[in-house]
Amino acid sequence: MVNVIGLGYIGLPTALMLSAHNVKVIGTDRNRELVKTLRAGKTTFKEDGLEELFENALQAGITFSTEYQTTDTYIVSVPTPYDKFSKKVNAGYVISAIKDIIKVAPEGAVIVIESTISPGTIDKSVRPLIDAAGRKDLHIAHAPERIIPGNMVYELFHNNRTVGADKREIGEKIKALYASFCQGEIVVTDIKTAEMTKVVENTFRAVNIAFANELAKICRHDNMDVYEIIRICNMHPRVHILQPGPGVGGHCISVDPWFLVGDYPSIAKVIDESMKTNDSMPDFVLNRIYEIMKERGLTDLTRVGLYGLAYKENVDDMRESPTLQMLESQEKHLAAGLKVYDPFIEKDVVKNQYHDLDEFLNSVDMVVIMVKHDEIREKADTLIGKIVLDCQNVIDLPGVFHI
Ligand code: SAJ
Repeated sequence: MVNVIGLGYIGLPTALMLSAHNVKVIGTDRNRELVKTLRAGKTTFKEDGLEELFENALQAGITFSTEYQTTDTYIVSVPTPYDKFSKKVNAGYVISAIKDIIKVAPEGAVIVIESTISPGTIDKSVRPLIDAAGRKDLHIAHAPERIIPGNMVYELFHNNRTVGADKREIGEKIKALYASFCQGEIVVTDIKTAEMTKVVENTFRAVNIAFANELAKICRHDNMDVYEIIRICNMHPRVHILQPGPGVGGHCISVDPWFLVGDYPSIAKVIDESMKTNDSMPDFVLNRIYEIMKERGLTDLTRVGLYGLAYKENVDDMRESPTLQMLESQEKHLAAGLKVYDPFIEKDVVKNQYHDLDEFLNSVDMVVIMVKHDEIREKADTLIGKIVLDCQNVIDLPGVFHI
């Protein structure tokens, strides 16, 4: 039986997937409300195919609890934020999960950590706990998740995976567990390599997005069309530039690369600058809004609306969202008043938030496309007559402004 610890964006789909593939699973989370919701048969976030997977898992007998279970395998998928000041990983939730597992784990159990951690975290923070408890019989493995919000269920099935373990046979055992549902290749390696690969994958993407964002700033400076330039460059067989945007959100690409900056501050220079470039984008867009307002004779910021609160298209996840970053910055500059709308965010989370597209559009003269949800791509015509700042290059209307 597998006890999945932490039933958030990664833990829940992983638990459901294992259960739907005939692995006996108990999902544990210390959040009572969350467990109550899951026990009532309701999912806690939206993802393509998640509801159906939940149905299958329920039929296969998955159960949810706030208690840690006594079993032979644990999968830990709790959050690993970073300390904003030191930039180092905050492994507090992982450490507390390991402490609780140690109390109930039988001899020889395997603890698999899926949470993203910086290279060396298991050696520095996890192993000492196990040793201090006199539990050298317990095995540790690291199987970092790789699924992308918006396409999680598909990617759980198809992505290649990495499993790091001290002993080959433990690595193979965990590989077999994931192979119950995963059709991708599963590589077995050592723990530190597995830790590093995960952080490096997200850092690769962060640095490449930063390059696109820097190009956007250069092009804005001299009034060049960054999208046309990227399109032409990408016709070269060895050039694959990503797209600039209003910032980088999510709990991965905007966070993990900082672990390397925090641990190797005098070496990780390109990464440090890239992260700063990405973090500067919401302010860059805010300045662009002011610039366009001036150009078009608009003086009232309350007549400007931000389309999108989620951190990217077609998800309801707002973690580190560029729109939230921008609203924070705008409040700092005492310029509050921007209106906001996102079809995926049903709750009221910010001031001046709308829940109906027409009402939102009727209340503004200028719309800033922060997120390229399908809704606005399909309803681009509703923007006719508005001043539009399209930060995602998806609105094909005359006179649209870009970053
Ligand atoms: N973004 C751009 N320009 C681009 C691509 C993305 O500005 O060309 C922005 C997005 O709008 C978003 C942010 O970057 O704000 C991140 O979005 P994303 O779709 O690139 O990635 P995430 O954060 O949703 O998921 C990433 C994935 N990692 C990689 O692609 C290397 C996913 O596979 C990981 O599982 C996930 O991080 C994670 O949990 O680590």
